[in-house]
Amino acid sequence: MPPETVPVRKIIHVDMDMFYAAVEIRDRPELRARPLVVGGPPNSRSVVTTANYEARKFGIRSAMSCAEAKKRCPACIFLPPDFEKYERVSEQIRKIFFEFTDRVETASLDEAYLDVTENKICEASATRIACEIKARIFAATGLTASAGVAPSMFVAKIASEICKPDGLCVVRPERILSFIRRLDVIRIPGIGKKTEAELLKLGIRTVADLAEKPLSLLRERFGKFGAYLYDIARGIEYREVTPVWERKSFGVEETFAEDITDGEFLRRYLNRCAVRVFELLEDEKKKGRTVTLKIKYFDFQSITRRVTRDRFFVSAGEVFQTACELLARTEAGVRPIRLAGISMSTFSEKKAFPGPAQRRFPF
Ligand code: TTP
Ligand code: MG
Repeated sequence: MPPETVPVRKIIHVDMDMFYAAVEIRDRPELRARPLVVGGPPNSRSVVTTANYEARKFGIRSAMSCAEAKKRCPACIFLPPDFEKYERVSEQIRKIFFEFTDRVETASLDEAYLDVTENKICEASATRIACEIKARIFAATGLTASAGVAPSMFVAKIASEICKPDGLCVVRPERILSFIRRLDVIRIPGIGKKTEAELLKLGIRTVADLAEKPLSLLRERFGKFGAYLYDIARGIEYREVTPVWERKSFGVEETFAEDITDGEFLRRYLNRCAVRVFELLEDEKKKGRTVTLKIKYFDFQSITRRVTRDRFFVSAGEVFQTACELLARTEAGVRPIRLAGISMSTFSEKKAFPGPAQRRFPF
């Protein structure tokens, strides 16, 4: 498609501010000015799920051990998480999203992408819709959200992050490149500390640095992910908002009655999951190339390990085998596990990656 005919999408990314902590503070306003962590007690091995901004001033972050958080801020208050309450709020905000469009992709309890290119209120301005969403969320829940408006999902997400809390950041198509250029690469979804360090070795700190590197180098170092980075540095993203009914994955998971360290028990359990997930896929007449193992440790820290193959998984046995290989890359058997599960995704054939000649800048 010639660039001028590629439709420019209007994407909104909404993310609640310090979600779990904000819900707790709403219900106990006397805690508002105090540094606060939602997580287990500091003398346990549990981790911080989130911290309010007061606590963040002390360098306390999600996934840090509560013991470390206590060390950094002895006056910090620790509250246990109340997941049912957060789920209720999450449902309230989801309902609001659907007042505007059915093209809603939920990314987590407190975060969603909306494609409002066409919308139920026939409003041409995505910015006005984002304002209205924030206002309705506040009216319904008493909580603030931040929103990013952009023509692509990754830019909308970055935009919502940088204007927190209670912010609204709009990136127009013609501003995308100047907006992303100055960002550190760690801002790009999919880049974690490890990739950041790898990129730094190549002299890449910002997106502008990334944009200077040839596709061949990035592909050689990072494979398919390198090609993604090459595109992202040019403001190009192929991802589209995918509503839940176009399911991207099928999975089964279970919280155990008690935390598990027995490896043999886990393998037998994963075997049952593999059989079940394979059945689910067969029912939908789908075939998957990705197997994801999800583990939640006793302290609620969740991790995933995944593998994507070039060809489809053709039996539950293959899925099980892969899940066991992934299990070996976790702390199973050492750290007690409260939940485990398997999901399958990537239902398309492997595509030959389009070369630069076929890619086009979409704006
Ligand atoms: P986030 O949206 O990443 O964080 P947040 O809403 O607390 O803060 P921010 O204002 O920066 O968006 O995550 C949403 C909720 O998910 C968070 O409140 C708690 C939970 N969570 C965890 O349980 N563990 C984690 O490691 C993270 C990052 C979040
Ligand atoms: Mg949030």
